[in-house]
Amino acid sequence: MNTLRALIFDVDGTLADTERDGHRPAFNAAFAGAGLRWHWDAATYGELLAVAGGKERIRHYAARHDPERAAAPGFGETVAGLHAAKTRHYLDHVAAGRVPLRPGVAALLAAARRQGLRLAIATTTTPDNVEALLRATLGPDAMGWFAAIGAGDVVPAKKPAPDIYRWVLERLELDAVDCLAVEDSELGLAAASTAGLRCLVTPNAYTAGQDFGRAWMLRDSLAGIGPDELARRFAEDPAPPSAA
Ligand code: XBP
Ligand code: MG
Repeated sequence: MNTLRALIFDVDGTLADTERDGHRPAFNAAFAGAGLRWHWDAATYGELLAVAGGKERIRHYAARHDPERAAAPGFGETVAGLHAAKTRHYLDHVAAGRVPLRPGVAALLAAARRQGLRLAIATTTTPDNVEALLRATLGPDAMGWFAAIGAGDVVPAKKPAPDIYRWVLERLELDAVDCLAVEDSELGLAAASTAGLRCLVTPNAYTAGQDFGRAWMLRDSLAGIGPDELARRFAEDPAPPSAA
C-alpha cells in the first residue's frame, strides 16, 4: 500500500509567483546597476526560464546577446557579481512584501503539518532566497517546519536533473514512492519524475502550456487541496512510479 509520508515543494512559481514578482525585476535592477543595457521583458524572461539557475541564465543570455562580453576574461566574476546584486534586489522585494504566496499554499502546509506529514523543499534558487520568502510569508518559525531544504548550488546539476530531489530524499531518509513533489514547471516535473517521485503540478502564467503529461495530478493552484485527498489518491494508486 502506498503511504504518503512527505510533501516536497518547489519554490519559484509554486509557493509564490516569484519569477514575475521578484526575480525578473531583480535581474533588471542588477543589470541597470552594473550599467548594462540588458533588459529582460516578461516574454524574454519566459523564454529564459528554460534555463534553471540565475547564474546559468545570465551566462546563457550573454552568450547569445552579448557574445564579446561573455567571451572576455573575468566574465565568470562578472556573472557572480551580477547574481549577488540580483539576489540583494530580490531579497528587498521579498522583505517589502511584494512576493505573496500563491492560493492554497499556506493552508496546505498547515493542514499537512497537522496531519503529521513531513515537509521539504527542493529548489534551484538560493538558500537565502528560500529563507527570506518563508519568513516574509509564513513567519519567523517557518524554516523549522521543513525537515530538509535542498536549494541552489548544493547539488552539481540543477533541474531538470533529479539531483536536488535525490538530495532531499536522502536527508528525509524516505523512498521516492512515499513522497509527493509539488512543482510548477516542465523542468521541475522532469526532475521529480526522474527521481521517481509522483508530482502534483500547479502551472503559472510562465509555465502554462508546457508538457505536463507525466504529472500525477494537475491543478490550477493548491487552493482547496488537502492532505487527505492526496493521501487517499496515493493509497489508491495501482503502481507507484519507478525511478528512472
Ligand atoms: C527556479 C529557478 C531559479 C530562479 C531564480 O527555481 O530556476 O533559478 O528562477 O533564482 P525553482 P536564482 O526550482 O524553485 O522553480 O537566481 O537564485 O537561481
Ligand atoms: Mg519552479
